[in-house]
Amino acid sequence: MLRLAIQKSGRLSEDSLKLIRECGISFITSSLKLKTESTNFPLEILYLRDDDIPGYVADGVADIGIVGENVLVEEGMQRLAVEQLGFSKCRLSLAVPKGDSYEHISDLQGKNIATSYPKLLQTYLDEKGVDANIHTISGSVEIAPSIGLADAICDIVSSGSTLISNGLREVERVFSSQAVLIANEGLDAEKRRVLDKLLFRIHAVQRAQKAKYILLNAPNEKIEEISQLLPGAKSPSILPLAEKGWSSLHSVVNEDDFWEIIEKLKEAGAQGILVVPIEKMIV
Ligand code: PRT
Ligand code: ZN
Repeated sequence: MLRLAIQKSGRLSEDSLKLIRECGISFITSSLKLKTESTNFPLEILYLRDDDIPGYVADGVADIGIVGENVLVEEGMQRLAVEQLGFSKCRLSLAVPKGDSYEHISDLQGKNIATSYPKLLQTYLDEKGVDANIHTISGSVEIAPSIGLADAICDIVSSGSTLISNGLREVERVFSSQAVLIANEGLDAEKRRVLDKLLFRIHAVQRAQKAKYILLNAPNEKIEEISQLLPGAKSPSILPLAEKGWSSLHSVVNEDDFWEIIEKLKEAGAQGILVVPIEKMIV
């Protein structure tokens, strides 16, 4: 039985649970529960505050966990990282009041900066050779300049709307973050085996998220040209259509290349193009 720690309630919770479910792991959730056991996989889920997750995993109270890289690195626990998970993407940024003149990081020399991430900020300032006073506060960092507590802030940004609504301007990106899977360093062979099984499923889910299944019809004389445009897992599957001289081509395309490929396919004579999501992808 592997013990997984995830955030009880917050920005990581929903996507963490979604990933586990997409791996075909069933469990019953209740907002009152502190832990649940899967009904079809040797996994127990512990619900914790995100800040506690690296420590619990390092101590072996939990075997693995899902946490933001910002928290993991701030707590000095990068060594536990196993795999980036691609969700809860955000950045830790420096911001100053909108009206302040700011041109270069050296403008923060000797200034007061409020943050909940003193270590990440200190590392960044050291790299840049800037000496500033860091004020560690645990919440509502964005209001610090307006109440006279600081000249600048260093906080998590995702859409940027919190900064704008507090009259602040993002000036430097200190750290880029996303959710990461972490694991205790001393897992026994049995737990390691379950983790490998889980990772196999996570990879299948992640691969599928980036890929689309594409089906299209093409005149036979265009098959070669169109096949060149479809990278696919290997090469496209080609099936004859009832209509003479036409075939159906099936393949897999990457989401990032998707629109460009579609346009080229149409230009090459493809018709009836269907693009459908893929649930799992094993290679
Ligand atoms: O209660 P618990 O301690 O478990 O949760 P928490 O309140 O400490 O964390 P939570 O749920 O806010 O965030 C968990 C993790 O989500 C963070 O550690 C980040 O890795 C990630 N994440 C992604 C974010 C954001 N996006 C985010 N936007 N964490 C915080 N924010 C906050 C930010 O602090 C600021 O107040 O959202 C505001 C900015 O958002 P925008 O969209 O206005 O820019
Ligand atoms: Zn927290």
